[in-house]
Parts: sequence; structure tokens; C-alpha cells
Amino acid sequence: LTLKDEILQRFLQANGEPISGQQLADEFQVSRTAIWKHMQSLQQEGYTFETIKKRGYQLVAVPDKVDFGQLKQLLTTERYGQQVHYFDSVESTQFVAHDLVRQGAPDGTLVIAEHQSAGRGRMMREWESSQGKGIWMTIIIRPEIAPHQAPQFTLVTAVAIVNAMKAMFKNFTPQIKWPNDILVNGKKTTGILTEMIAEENRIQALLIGIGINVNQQLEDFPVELHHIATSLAIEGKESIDRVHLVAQVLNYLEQFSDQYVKNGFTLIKKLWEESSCTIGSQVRATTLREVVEGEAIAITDSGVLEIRQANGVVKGVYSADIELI
Ligand code: BTX
Repeated sequence: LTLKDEILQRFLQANGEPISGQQLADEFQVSRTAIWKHMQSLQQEGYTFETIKKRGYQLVAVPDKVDFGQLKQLLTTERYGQQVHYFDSVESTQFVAHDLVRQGAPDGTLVIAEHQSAGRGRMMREWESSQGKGIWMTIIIRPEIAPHQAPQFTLVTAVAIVNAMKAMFKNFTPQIKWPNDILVNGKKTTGILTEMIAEENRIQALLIGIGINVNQQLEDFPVELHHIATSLAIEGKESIDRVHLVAQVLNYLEQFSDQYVKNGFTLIKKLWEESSCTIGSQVRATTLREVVEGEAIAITDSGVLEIRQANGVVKGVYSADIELI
């Protein structure tokens, strides 16, 4: 721990009791000025201290940040989230992850940020990532699978997130919309972006980007997203501890990824279908080439969505935007 972290730990353990500058200076054997400088730097990070006359300083507010000491304690994983790269603000956690893959980051490395200035969805679409309100993260994984098995990882991830949410929240039910959204009450809370780095027939890494709207209120979203986006806090009517959700998602994700790599897609597919709002619905799928309308009847073992058109012909779509109609 750095001296700044030690000072912070002291205040966190004091449970709101004041501590004097002299006491800290004595304890850490540094000058009062040194203590004061570290406290100023903590203030800049969002910690608030009040001066209590003759008694010292009192910690009265902490910033709403994902606390990694706590994350480690909540993880039951062997690999996922065991290495963390945490940022206050980045352009996109996907970009950072690309660099880390080149530097040899191990399986399960987590990149997470409080804010993204250029968060993105599929096809370079913008992903709104406001400061401190959501979970903006990329997990670098290095599974032993062939490149054609990679797209299913979006579905594996969706199943993991939905299970994490169901374990934590009882007053709403998340649903998966094929291929990469999780909806609550028909609005989008979560997007998944899976990118693959491969050479010839071998996957080097998958970058699983996850964006979850957690503590935003409606006014935190730009107006053009008001009719499609929502947050877990809006739907659950309470603010949510992001660290617990990050941990749960990683715990389930490692479990389901390993399951998929070892035993194939069958179980994941069953779990996916149980939580899907797509299967059995009338949909309009817009692909790069065409628009397909009809009833979504199934996903195949390779993650393709099958749509039965009005003329009875069944078409498979690999990647598309889906509207439920
Ligand atoms: P997508 O292409 O399916 O969805 C993008 C569309 O979703 C946008 O065009 C917009 O209409 C809408 N949208 C934008 N921001 C939000 C939001 N916060 N909530 C709901 N809807 C929104 C989905 O792509 C994949 C998103 C992955 C985001 C993660 S965050 C961590 C990682 N880093 C990064 O840059 N992207 C991923």
C-alpha cells in the first residue's frame, strides 16, 4: 500500500470518527504537511473530509467507485478478474484490451473504466458510457476453440449476465434479445460486443466488451436514447452496488465459458432459450444485405437465429439488428 492508501484505510476503518493530523503524522512517521498533501489528493478523487474543531478530520463521503479490494474478495474465479486494469476514464476499454493482448495479457484479464469518452457498439456505433454510473468493461479471454466457435461467446456472455442479474435482483426479470442485448421491461440495459483476434486457424484472444447501465436516471441518458435505454436502478427503483454485479458476472462467465469450451453449446443454448424474449416472437431482422421478417423459431448450435417467414421458408441470420414487432 502507498502512504495515501494507508491514510485512506485509516479513515475508512475509523467509521466516521475524527482523526487528527498529528496522530496520523506520528503513526506513519511523516510530517503533517505530507499527510495533508495526500488528503488533498484524496479530496480530488472525490473523498470528502470535514474538519472537526480540536479533534481532527472526519471522512464524510467516498466517491462511488468500483472498489477492487472488494472485488477480489467477491470473486470465486480462478482466472477471470484476477488481473485488473482499472481506469478513471478511457476512450474505450476495447482499445485498451487490444493493446494488452499484444503485450501478452493472460486469460481472464479485466479492463474496467468509470467512464468512456469513445465507448462503442457494433459497427463502430456509439455507446453512451457516463461517469461512475455503469459497468464499462472488457474481459480478455484466450479459449482453446476454433475461430468459427467464437460468435457463440456473445450468447455465453448474455447467459452469464442474465444469471448474475437474476441472482441479485428479484424485482425485475432480465431477458436476452438476440444476439447481444439484455432488456428489462422491453428496454436495453446491457450491450455485448465480442471481438476476435485470430491468426490463421487459431484464436489469439477474444475481447468480450460488456456495457451495463446500472445507476443512471433517465435524465443521464441523451434524449435520443430515452425510448430504448434504461438502467437497473430505474427498473429496480434502488441504487445498485456495481462491484457485486461485476463479481457475479465474472463468476458466472468463467463457469459458463469453461462449460462451453469443454462440453459444447447444448447446455448454454438451453439456458439462453429460457431467458430469451426473441424465440417465439415476430421479428424484423435487418442484416447488412436484407430485411427478414417472421417468427423467430430457434437458435442453432452455431448461434444462428432461424426465422420462419410468412411463406413458410426458414431463413438463418448470422448477425443483424432485431426489432420485436
Ligand atoms: P449495438 O451496436 O448493439 O448497440 C449500439 C446502439 O445502442 C447505439 O447505436 C444506440 O442506439 C444504443 N445505445 C448507445 N448507448 C447505449 C446505452 N448506454 N444504453 C442503451 N443503449 C445504448 C452494443 O452495440 C454493444 C455495446 C458494448 C459496450 C461495451 S462498454 C465496454 C466495452 N467498451 C466499448 O467501447 N464497448 C464495450
